[in-house]
Amino acid sequence: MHVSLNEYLRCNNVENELRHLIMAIANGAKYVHHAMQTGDLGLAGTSNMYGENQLTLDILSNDIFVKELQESCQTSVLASEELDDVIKTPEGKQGRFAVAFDPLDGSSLVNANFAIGSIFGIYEGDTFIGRRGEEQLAAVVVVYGPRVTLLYTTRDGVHEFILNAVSEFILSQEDIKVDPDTNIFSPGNMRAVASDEKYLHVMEDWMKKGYKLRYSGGMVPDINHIFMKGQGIFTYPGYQDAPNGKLRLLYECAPFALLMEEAGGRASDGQIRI
Ligand code: AHM
Ligand code: MG
Repeated sequence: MHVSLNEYLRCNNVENELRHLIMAIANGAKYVHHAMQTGDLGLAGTSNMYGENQLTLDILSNDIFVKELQESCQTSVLASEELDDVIKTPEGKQGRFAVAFDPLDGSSLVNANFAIGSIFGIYEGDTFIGRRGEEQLAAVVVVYGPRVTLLYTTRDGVHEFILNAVSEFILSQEDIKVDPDTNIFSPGNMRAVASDEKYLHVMEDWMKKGYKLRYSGGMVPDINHIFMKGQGIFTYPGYQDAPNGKLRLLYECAPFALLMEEAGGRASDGQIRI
């Protein structure tokens, strides 16, 4: 039986405004996927506020999602990893939701033909200041791999959809769960072991226990692997050059934390719940 994303959202009583917003993200993802298959993979010659070189594709993906989100008429304000400041939705197109997103996470892997993704955290209201991850109403992640898949939660479980041959997202798994017991690890920022003895000891411990390594260098496919296999642990600690690590709370960690908790897993910054 084919159940489309739109139908699934409607049948599961996701309110219309949130449904329109999630459908706008799904639509944008199709354009982004097309752009990465056919477009320019080179550097744009600009950098984002974190000092990272931007690809033409980073900027294009950002522009695609900004346009799709604004045209959905469901957003009040947008924050993107690729933009220096938030952007207010123009008069006449405004809606209820503040959306924070990383339009193309892991884009440096695209020329190696590795999987990459897009990440969205959705809040009620018109500001991100002082907000907590647990206030998110919903989170959406798109994975561009051999297949294009979309994971979402509206705080009612985690569900996966696959883009089919006629460009529809079709339900593939509902109510995905992860088991806290795992023997798979995905160790980000391994270079931290040089200055962080605790990380070194954790890595040694998992290797000695015979844990299986699954690491691609893209947070989206690496964490998606945990949802698909029903187990796993992804880590990305800070180190000397970047004491707070690299992954951003608003654009990357908070949306994944909501999805992970909804699947029965945990997300921690090492001290507290993300
Ligand atoms: P990006 O948002 O600039 O793409 O950076 C985030 C990505 C994550 O997907 C991944 O976990 C991490 O960067 C890997 O970084 P590094 O290769 O520097 O360890
Ligand atoms: Mg990112």
